[in-house]
Amino acid sequence: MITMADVITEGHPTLRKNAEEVTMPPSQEDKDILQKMMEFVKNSQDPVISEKYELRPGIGIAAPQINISKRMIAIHVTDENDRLYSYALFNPKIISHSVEKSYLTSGEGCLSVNREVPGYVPRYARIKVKATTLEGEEVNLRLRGLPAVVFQHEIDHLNGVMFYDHINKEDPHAIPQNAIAIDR
Ligand code: K2U
Ligand code: NI
Repeated sequence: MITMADVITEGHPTLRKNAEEVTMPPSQEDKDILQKMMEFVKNSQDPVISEKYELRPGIGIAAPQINISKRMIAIHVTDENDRLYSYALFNPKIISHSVEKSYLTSGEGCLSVNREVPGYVPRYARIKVKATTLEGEEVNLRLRGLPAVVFQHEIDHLNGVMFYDHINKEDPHAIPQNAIAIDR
């Protein structure tokens, strides 16, 4: 199983690389990796398992964070209506997005960043994502709210982008123009 020992932290060059597309259909090795990533995210939300293995709670992870520079993400998060978004995806791509922005009023964190980085992270409020699931089927997702934030955070990791790259350097808590505040 994946533990925090497998998660690389800022400064590691892999976090700044553009991850490679995964060849379709996915190999058994790639399917195993993606399946373990989803298992990690679920484990990190389980009070007993996360305590036993000292896992930081997470709602998503991207393959580069375990030093695998491939376009794979796993997300397990519920939105404000308690709808579960649980997706293990190959080659996710944002195919369209709103002009309107959103941001978490709590700011963001990252499993690969062992420090607080205060400030608002402007994200697109609504996105459409195309990807291939673990089972090999193509999905088109329309996302908003916290799920949209998580997907953007994880897809950023595939492009070598860290959440704090988006924070306003002059005024980290400047309210992003034309943006919806998301309390989580
Ligand atoms: O990619 C990662 O490092 C996983 C992040 C994803 C994330 C952070 C902030 C905002 C959206 C997504 C971890 O899940 S950080 C821990 C966390 C847990 C619950 C809610 C928000 C962040
Ligand atoms: Ni992160």
